[in-house]
This record gives sequence, structure tokens and C-alpha cells, in this order.
Amino acid sequence: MEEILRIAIQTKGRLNEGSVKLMEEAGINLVIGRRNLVSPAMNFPVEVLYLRDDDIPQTVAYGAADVGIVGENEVLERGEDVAIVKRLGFSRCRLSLAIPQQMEYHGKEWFSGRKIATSYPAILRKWLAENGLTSEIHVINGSVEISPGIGLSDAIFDIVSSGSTLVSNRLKEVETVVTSEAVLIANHALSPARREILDELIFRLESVQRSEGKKYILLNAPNHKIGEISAILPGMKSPTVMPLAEPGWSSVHSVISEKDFWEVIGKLKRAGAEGILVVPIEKMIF
Ligand code: PRT
Ligand code: ZN
Repeated sequence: MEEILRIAIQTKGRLNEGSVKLMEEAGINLVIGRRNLVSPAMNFPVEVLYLRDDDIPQTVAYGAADVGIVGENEVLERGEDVAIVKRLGFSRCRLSLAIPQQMEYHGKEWFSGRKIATSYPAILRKWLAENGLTSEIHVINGSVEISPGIGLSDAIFDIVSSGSTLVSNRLKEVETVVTSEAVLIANHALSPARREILDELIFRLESVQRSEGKKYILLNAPNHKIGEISAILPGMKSPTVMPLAEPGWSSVHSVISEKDFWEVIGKLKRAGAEGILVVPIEKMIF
């Protein structure tokens, strides 16, 4: 029987869209429409298992799924024995301590003897222990941010992204404990055949990630300017240079980063480049 890699992703919520997009970018076409619990892929030996994010680390640790896409915060909190095989760069956030805005804050001692509401007791307990603090942890699931306002706690320990939830609840972030992003986790005991499918998946994801923020650039230049122009282009290797039909002229191709795009274009124009064409890159395979 052919081996299939089972991937657990979030059914709905903040991680779902990024997870589905990642599968698509890796060329994995899921049979969607109906959100079945398990959905096979049409063209790659994987199947997707839809779960609540809270259940993903354990499902992977126990082997009911081979790999999973979940927030690093959830992996840390659950403490399940799984391997983080790839950081995925989306759903970035941090887990922070926040206190009422009007309170003065001079350091971590503030939390000593205070009551902190959170959905992440394990991570908080560890941080308190590392800092030699004794606080009371009040575990609540959902709407943690309202608890100081209704007198349920003195502070909160929760996920922060833009910070606007804190502001609208008159809270201020005073300590960042961990940062998080979506990660690909795997069971420790994958069969060699499944490990091979996972390696192919990682290879594909890396090809997509590598191309992010990169553009392909083509330009025309007089032959005597090619040395100068090549020095401006920080491509992967030296640029490709091809003769044009017009004598004395060549076409130069390379890859540039979006971030230094305008600076590079300015330099190229000054160096005599003409007919500059910039096109998006979908994937980069090495
Ligand atoms: O139903 P299920 O259990 O699967 O989902 P869930 O409701 O438990 O999780 P979900 O979908 O809300 O979040 C999934 C994961 O997304 C989290 O575990 C994080 O890894 C990541 N993530 C990224 C976030 C945020 N950003 C985020 N901003 N998770 C939650 N928030 C919430 C936060 O709890 C707070 O209420 O958004 C609010 C803060 O946002 P800002 O922008 O106002 O600071
Ligand atoms: Zn959840």
C-alpha cells in the first residue's frame, strides 16, 4: 500500500487560511467544498485532517497525524513531544503580560502576589519560576482581556498582535515572554517512506519561501557597461548575459530583493541600463 502523510491543520480560525495557502503553494490540491474531517489531496500522497488548533500538538505526538501546522505558542503550552521541523512565517504574535494602564510599573516584581488571568498557564508558570516570582494564575479560555476590568484579575497574560485589543481594554503591555509564528511540527517516529514525503513537502515550501520578496529583472545594456551593471546586481550567482540582435548590446537577467529594489533600479539607470523589466517570481529551485 502506498504511504500517505497525514497533515493536521486548523479547521477554522487564524491559522486556517495561511495553512491552506501553504498547501496550495506547495502544489497540493485539496478536495475542498465539504470540510470533511479528513480530506485527501488529489496529486500528492498527503491527506489533511481538520482539527481545533489546541488538539494539533497531541494528535501529532500520538501519531494520529504525522505532521501539523500550529502556532508555536500552542506547541510550547501543550509540552507534547513533537519536533518543530520548519518555521512558517505567518500568524506571528507574542505572548505578553499586560496590566491596567493607570498602574505604575517598575519591573517584574510587580507581579509578585498578584492574580494573572491567562489561557496559557504552562508558559506563564515557567516564566514566573524563572524569575523567582509567586503569583496566582487564573485560567480562563477566551476573553482574557476583560478580566482586569471586571475585577477577576490584576493582570493578564495573553496573545498580542497589533496591541489594539489591549488598548481598547485600557491595558498596557509590560513584558513580552515569548514570540510565536506558525510552525510545521512532526511526529518523532515517522516511517522512512513518510519522512521522504515530508522532505519533499519541506523542499517545496522552501522554494516558495525563498522566492518571497524577490523579483526577476531583465534589462538591456551596452556591452562596455556590463561589468559595472553586474556589480550592482546582487543576484544569486553572476547575472545571465545574452547578446541582443543589435550589435554591441546585451540583455542582462538577474534576481533582486524587493527591499532594495528602487535603490538598485536608480543605480542601473545611471549605469546606462535601458528597457528594464521587472517580473514576479513564483518559486526558486536550487
Ligand atoms: O477554534 P480553535 O481552537 O481552532 O482556534 P482558537 O480560537 O483557539 O485560535 P485562533 O484561530 O484565534 O488563533 C490561532 C493561533 O493564531 C494562535 O494560537 C496564535 O498562534 C495565532 N495568532 C496570531 C493569534 C493572534 N495572532 C491574535 N491576535 N491568536 C489570537 N489572537 C487574539 C488574541 O487572543 C487577542 O484576543 O487577538 C487578540 C489580540 O490581537 P491584537 O491585534 O488586538 O493585539
Ligand atoms: Zn484553540
